[in-house]
Amino acid sequence: MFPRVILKGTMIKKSQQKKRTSPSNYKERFFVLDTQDLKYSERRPGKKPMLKGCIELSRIKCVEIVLSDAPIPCNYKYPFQVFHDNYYLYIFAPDNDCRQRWVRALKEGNLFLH
Ligand code: 4IP
Repeated sequence: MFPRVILKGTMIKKSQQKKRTSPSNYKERFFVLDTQDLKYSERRPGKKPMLKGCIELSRIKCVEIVLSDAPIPCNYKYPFQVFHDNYYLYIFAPDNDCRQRWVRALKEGNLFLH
């Protein structure tokens, strides 16, 4: 079946630090949620988007809003987390409405698989 796009938009992600030596950093990425995957790409003016990550919806175990009193070290201040495989992907949305839309759509994500 051909995937159907559910949601897309620019947000910031924290590096998932898959290796012990991975840096901790925050990158702006263009996210696309479709009926099969959550993908994120780097978009630079005048260049073709570069796919940086693709997570199959079936591998997402949990999606939750992150509540924290700690200062948020990037410009987008509304975090949520996507737990997949054995990694936590922290994503920062620009506003609360946007965060709610993504969390809701991702929580429903598994429904598209059936
Ligand atoms: C990278 O840092 C980027 O933040 C990657 O994010 C991230 O991969 C890497 O984490 C991290 O080392 P540098 O660009 O400074 O190398 P992106 O892929 O969005 O560019 P993730 O897995 O978070 O996508 P590791 O742990 O995967 O190496």
